[in-house]
Amino acid sequence: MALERTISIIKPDAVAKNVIGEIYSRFEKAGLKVVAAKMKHLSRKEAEGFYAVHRERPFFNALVEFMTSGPVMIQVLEGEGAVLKNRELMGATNPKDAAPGTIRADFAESIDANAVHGSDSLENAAIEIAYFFSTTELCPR
Ligand code: RTP
Ligand code: MG
Repeated sequence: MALERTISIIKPDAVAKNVIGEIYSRFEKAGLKVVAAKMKHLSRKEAEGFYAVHRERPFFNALVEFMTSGPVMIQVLEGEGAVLKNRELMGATNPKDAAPGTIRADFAESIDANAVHGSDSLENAAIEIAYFFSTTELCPR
């Protein structure tokens, strides 16, 4: 497996629940390193740009509304097979379908307020990292 980087976003519901540390702990136990991080209250423009691929989907407005409802914690994770590893830690989009022990099973309330975002491919990870971080903000070690 190759060393990869991916974006993780702890969404407003999980930030409000005060479980940033609990979620970081899962990354660390899975061998993923945080190499950049920032907390941010996204503007509507930032959220719309980030989720531009979902522009035509019926849930787009609700998604943007939710993602701008409070601060989010954005991090770049690095590790072997980081993209898939993070998706496995997250669990299914709808927490009702998420496997026990996954972040969404443990912390998410609904398909809208589902605790975390994770890049879904290596290609999208690179785009999403560049959306939120400059290269000088990445601290590999
Ligand atoms: P994410 O992008 O946030 O990591 O989640 P995901 O890949 O598991 O799901 P995706 O299909 O990319 O959808 C992005 C977010 O939109 C909301 N959603 N709502 N009501 C619905 O049918 C629906 N489908 C998706 C979810 O909050 C999802 O995380
Ligand atoms: Mg997605």
